[in-house]
Amino acid sequence: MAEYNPAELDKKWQAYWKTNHTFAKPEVSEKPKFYILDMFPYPSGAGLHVGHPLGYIATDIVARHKRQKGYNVLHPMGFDAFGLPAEQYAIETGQHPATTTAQNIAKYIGQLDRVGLAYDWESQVQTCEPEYYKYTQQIFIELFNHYYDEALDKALPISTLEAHFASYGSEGIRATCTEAQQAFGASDWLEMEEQAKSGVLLNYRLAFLSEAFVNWCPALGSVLANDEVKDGYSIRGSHPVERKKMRQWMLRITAYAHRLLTGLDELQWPEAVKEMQRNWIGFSHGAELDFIIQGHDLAIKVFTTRVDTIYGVSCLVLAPEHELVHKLTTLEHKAEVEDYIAATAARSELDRKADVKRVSGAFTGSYALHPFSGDLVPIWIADYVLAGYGTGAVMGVPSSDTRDYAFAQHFNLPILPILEGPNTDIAGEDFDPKAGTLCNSDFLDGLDVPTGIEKALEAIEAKKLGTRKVQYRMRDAVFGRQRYWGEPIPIYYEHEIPKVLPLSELPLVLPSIDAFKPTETGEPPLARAEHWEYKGCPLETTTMPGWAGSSWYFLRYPDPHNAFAMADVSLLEYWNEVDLYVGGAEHATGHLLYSRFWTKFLFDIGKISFQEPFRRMVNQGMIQGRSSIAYKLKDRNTFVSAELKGEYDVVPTHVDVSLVEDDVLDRTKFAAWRPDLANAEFIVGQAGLFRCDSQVEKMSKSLYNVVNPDVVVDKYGADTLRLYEMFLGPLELSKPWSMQGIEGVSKFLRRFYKQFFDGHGKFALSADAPMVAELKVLHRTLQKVADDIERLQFNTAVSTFMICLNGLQDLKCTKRSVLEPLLIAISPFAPHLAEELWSQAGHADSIANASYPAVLPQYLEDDTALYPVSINGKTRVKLDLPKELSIHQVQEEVMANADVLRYLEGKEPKKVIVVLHKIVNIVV
Ligand code: ANZ
Repeated sequence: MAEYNPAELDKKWQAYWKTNHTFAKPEVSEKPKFYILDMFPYPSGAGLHVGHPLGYIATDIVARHKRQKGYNVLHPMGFDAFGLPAEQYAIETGQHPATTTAQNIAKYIGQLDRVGLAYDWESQVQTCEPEYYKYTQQIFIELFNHYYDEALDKALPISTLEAHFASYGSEGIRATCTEAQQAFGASDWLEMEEQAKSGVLLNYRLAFLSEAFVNWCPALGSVLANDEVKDGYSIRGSHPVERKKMRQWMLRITAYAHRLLTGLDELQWPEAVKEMQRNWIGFSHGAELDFIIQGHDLAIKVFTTRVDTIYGVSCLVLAPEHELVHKLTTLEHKAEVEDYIAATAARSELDRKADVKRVSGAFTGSYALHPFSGDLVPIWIADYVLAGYGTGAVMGVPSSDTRDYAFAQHFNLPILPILEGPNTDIAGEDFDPKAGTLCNSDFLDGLDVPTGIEKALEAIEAKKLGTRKVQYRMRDAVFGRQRYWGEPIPIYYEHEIPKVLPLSELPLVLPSIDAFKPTETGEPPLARAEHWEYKGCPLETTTMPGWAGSSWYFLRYPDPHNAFAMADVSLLEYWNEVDLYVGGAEHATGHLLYSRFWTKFLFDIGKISFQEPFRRMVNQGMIQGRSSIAYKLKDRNTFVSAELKGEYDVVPTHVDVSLVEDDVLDRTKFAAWRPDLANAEFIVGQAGLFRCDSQVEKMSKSLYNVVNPDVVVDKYGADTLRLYEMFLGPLELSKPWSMQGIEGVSKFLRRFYKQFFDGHGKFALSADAPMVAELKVLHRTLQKVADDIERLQFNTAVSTFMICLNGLQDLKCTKRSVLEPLLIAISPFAPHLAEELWSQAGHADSIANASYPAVLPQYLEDDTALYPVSINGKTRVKLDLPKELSIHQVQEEVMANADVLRYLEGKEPKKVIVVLHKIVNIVV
């Protein structure tokens, strides 16, 4: 094929790869392994837009390149196939989510294939397949059957705990639990009813049932995870979310808080993502301190990270839900306190945390005794104190804590200064909470903050007023959803006692039901299923959340069809951790945290030998859309051209980007696009054209700015799309999509292709030995491209190819010994073109199996300098001269050069200026 015809090449080589299984999952081998992974997509009905393949193209290039470098490469792809959108669609249309999900997956695979991505679909993973979720359920069972031993810092079988209870009771147990257990002896345990025992054990199991406040979204009919809620609304669909106490399946991720935190240090992840996880885990160490309540035989426990500020305490503030509030509230304040509690119940925890401006609270009428001075401290309630963190009570130090300060100012409570020195004034602009020297603080006077904290901690321990305490802000993870399209939780209830199904009963397959919505009595959809029971006992009706299947999918790819285990041990050992993981940063506190948790758990129970799933991670930037905005007159079906918008009262309206070219709207297409607005009138602007404005924002169907990769592939071919996406800019940066520049990339590939043919369209590589100048161009390119791929700098690799081609064209190089190695280097970027030229060059095997050419260092050294020679300000020739030449020698070379002499036309130069290694100027 002499003409570059991308459409044909795409088809031909995609078919070749498929028939020849070129990219079949590799066997274990002696070669070093490289496991590279993309975050697998949720197959949404909208299909892919040009932003999606960005990361996939990048990893495809790395995978193909690493193969050429001698690695055994695993680069699989699959689908995160359970989830809400398919279910919402099912509710609206009655179609089974399995059907629409399968259709969407087929569409995705078609689109991905058209980009020429080297995936082996035989080894794909779909989380909604029973053969897969069988093991998701099995991991849940393992979690249920384990507890966390804090002394050994690992998960142990729950039977170990039961044996301990039977021999010693609760004495000597250090295990993570929901709430501190009342002490019991061995005989108490042995005499306990099964129901009571189950209750005690649930308190320790890593998968457990618990009454907890959850984010309940009535519109979606489900509980949402914290990272699925923003500012009191669901991220998906923007429905209001409220706090509700519900009995839920939960996972005890908090047991792993410490390991999740320290493990971050060794990971090669973007610092920003690590920092987000650190903040989410929210480690703080401080003290729990008791304040005795005046006139009661009770104490309030507060959690503080600043015991050094103890002499600045002017109030205690309890969360309105704190269990002691009712006992403490005096008759006189009862009505006010109860009103306040009712008012805050409606506010979500997120609102309470976010709203720093609104100060509110109520006085209980009671007082506590200051643990050191014995002074009376008033006890208040306020919703800025959260029930679920620390002890749900704080010691208020208005002079050092901004929230306490706002609270004290609002309610006229004393503000006791306890720090002196610069930046210690809380009302000042430069306030630094940890600045200064302690004062008015008795035995702490004169100390700086860290020393003060240590001294105060020693004092409270010595006086038994409290203990040191480590706190994590992270909460246990809700694991049940009142939805249909998720993994059934393998639990049945025997006399209301939750029990796990035997492994032989797995997978517990999703039942068929008549409608995908809750029952009339508000039970989850699974309650509609007939005989949803095991041995006559009811089965659990909630399903697992969206993040269950994605928490371990990377462990399935090494052995995706194993019917006896999640994967064969030796394959897990060989493929091990993912060496490079690429995906969006939005998963920082969701998927990336949960999968680390499951990996650590599976390590603890001996299923795998590594503790972190993803060694190195890179977040690709988003490709933003460039939306088109037309201006519609308020309440009228009339549009006004953008340059006239200031003269009217207009409403900006998104129009589909495909109707707009160079910001000018095609009004005929518009009428067809929006029949409801077909009769619209247009007030046109200059030159009778109707113009739109443009706006860069998220690429989304609802903003009509989606560009489908198929459209680009149709027009330019897959290789151009691949190269162009990489050329847009550094992988990690977000950038707006634009078609400007795609022509340039397309032309480059055309020129590249042509370089292999002679003037008569005949494939023609010369067998001549290469010149040094040609080898220099080649080896510098080989070196730079390999480096760039290693550093994931694909945009500069693409420009290196462009520079290289220019260089070779200047040298009129058509030599096999130069062009073939170059073809290998470019093949990960433009695989269809490369395969074609490779086969025309006479190779029977795929270029994907070629080895990356060795870079010869002697051609990398720059021992010559390229001098542009200008005559009267005009560059006439370029001379490559040895670097060691002196100014004088350079001048001699230049003046002896035939081309230069020709331009001089026999005239004697007035001046010759040589800038060493840079330029020569001749003035005549
Ligand atoms: C006195 C104090 C003085 C505090 C001071 C801070 C500064 P982190 O670092 O996030 O762990 N606190 C404790 N429990 C709380 C709750 N349930 N709701 C809201 N606030 C709570 O923060 C710990 C600090 O947050 C604690 O230390 C406590 O205020 C407050 F100059 O105690 B501190």
